[in-house]
Amino acid sequence: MPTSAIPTVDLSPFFTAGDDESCRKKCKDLIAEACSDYGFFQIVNHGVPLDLINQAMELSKTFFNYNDEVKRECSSSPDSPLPAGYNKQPDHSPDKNEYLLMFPPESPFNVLPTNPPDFRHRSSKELLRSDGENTENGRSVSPTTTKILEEMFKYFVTTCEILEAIINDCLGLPPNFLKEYNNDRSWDFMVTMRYLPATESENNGITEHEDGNLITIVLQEDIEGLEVCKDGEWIPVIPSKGTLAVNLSDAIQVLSNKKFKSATHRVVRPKGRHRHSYVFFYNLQGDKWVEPLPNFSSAIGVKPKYRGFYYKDYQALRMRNKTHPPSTPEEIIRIAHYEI
Ligand SMILES: O=C(O)CCC(=O)C(=O)O
Ligand SMILES: [Fe+2]
Repeated sequence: MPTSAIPTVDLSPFFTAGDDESCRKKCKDLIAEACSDYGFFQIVNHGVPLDLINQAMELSKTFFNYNDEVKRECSSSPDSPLPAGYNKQPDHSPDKNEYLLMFPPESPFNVLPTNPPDFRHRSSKELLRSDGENTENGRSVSPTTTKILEEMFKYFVTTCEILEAIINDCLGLPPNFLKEYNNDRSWDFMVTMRYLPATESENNGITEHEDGNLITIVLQEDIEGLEVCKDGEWIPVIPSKGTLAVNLSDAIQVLSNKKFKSATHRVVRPKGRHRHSYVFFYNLQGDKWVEPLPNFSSAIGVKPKYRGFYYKDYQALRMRNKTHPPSTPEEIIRIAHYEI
């Protein structure tokens, strides 16, 4: 079994009450090192139930196997801030994938699939949170597609809140600083993706990039493909059951004045089969001002490495990369655009 150089961190000490401070400290040290070396790590015992993960992956496979007509039934409304629902990369795009995007469960922009209406996983026993909603008149019912996606979303938010608190401590910021700064959860979004199999001549699933948000969680199917760049070398993030990959994104790199890295990553498509993933973007609200915090610049006599910007302006530039792709990769707007 191949192993990845990317560290894996057990988050269980953050879920157990009690005096586990030394275990928590060990985790934080590992995460701090991974964040400055790679901007990337993997997590186990992260709170997202394995049964739900299996359900969600099975659901993604079932959904993407429908024909285009069925998938396009959940297409976005034009006023949506991002194309919610089902979308496919245009044929001329170098990225060869299709995806289903959702905002928080209560968002009016969501267009979630109604197919399959009842979802039954082959090995399903007891599903989802035991909140009683899975029974009707004492009879157990299959969870709906919507319910599975919404549950995944909620669990991802909780895991990101924990990661945010850990990263806050790793950076030595005042308690709850990031939580208070990033206090609007309405801009988070989740995509489930399907990559087409590689062809003889071409295997790009997603071109190398950094994410713009704060923290991203990736649930990979049991199929390799995700890679992180470190010192010019591409390192595979080997999938393993129940493990989630975490990458830090541009907003953290700017706030920390490059103490923590926004990981450059890509997806290489495997031959002979589709690859599925879930990607959760823990995001900032557009009006947030993003600039190196004094803790990493003025207060310690270090020059800021970036000029400040409104997050929505950066998002608009990144969106333009997609709607009006520049002719050369060098012209793609990345966070370096704000570098001083
Ligand atoms: O599908 C994956 O494994 C990662 C996708 C990704 O990097 C992204 O959507 O930003
Ligand atoms: Fe990404």
